[in-house]
Amino acid sequence: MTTNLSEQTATAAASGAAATQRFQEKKTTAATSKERVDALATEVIRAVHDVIWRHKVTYDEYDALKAWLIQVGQDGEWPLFLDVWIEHVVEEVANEDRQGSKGTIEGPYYVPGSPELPAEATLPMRPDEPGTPLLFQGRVTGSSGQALAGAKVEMWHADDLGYYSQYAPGLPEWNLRGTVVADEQGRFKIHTIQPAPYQIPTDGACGTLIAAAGWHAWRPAHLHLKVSAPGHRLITTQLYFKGGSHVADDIAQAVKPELILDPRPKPDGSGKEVTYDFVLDPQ
Ligand code: MBD
Ligand code: FE
Repeated sequence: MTTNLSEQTATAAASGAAATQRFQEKKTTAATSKERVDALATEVIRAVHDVIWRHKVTYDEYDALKAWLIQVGQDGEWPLFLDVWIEHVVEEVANEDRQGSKGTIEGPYYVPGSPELPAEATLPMRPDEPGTPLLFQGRVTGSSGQALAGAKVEMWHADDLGYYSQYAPGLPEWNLRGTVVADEQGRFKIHTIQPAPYQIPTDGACGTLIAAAGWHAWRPAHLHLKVSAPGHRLITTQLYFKGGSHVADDIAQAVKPELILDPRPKPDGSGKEVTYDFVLDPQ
């Protein structure tokens, strides 16, 4: 029997370190005034004080919290923690006024600069990539229905075991990651495989919290996308699969009804296909 290297050796510390390093490569500055920092930090700290009073938090619990926060950093799991439990609200606020396609969270496993591919393309994958073949096709338009020729459809997703390339060992660098350039009519056809549901690492600090609280660690199977075109607002989103596990109880609370696909068997019997169109807001 063949064994899968990534399944055997993926650890919270390794994927956490990779996600932390990747995040630190991104330039992060916010034009936040002193007054606003004061207001935000004061309110967050007060909210914590309020929880301590309402629940009569003990010194043992305070020390357990301190130890856990230190562990989150040591495991490199701040990107994971924040993207699983906080990002969805930031996304809802950021996209509150968007008229076109729905967005959702980016998560910790995006890598910029994936290989550019023509309008009909197969995502980079291993010759024996396990999983049900999936044809994901559609069109990118602006809000009045005009084709956005040359729109970029960046897709990244986990493999059939729930692992992301560059965050688990043993996978080719760009496995299941690509940037598809839409044709003159804004159309794209992406051949890939259906990803598996994703369990966040359970052997790190986030897993400790999940076990201590009696939660589960699952996200439904999902495709990640960034869709962009000049003069239009880039959208970061995810698409899910109707009837799949954890669509109704995503740990990251990032599912929206508009983001659920219902792929049908391909007429030629080779896997499934689904059509999904993107509408980008003007900038
Ligand atoms: C993921 O694959 C993901 O998309 C999010 C948001 C958090 C953890 C893992
Ligand atoms: Fe993901």
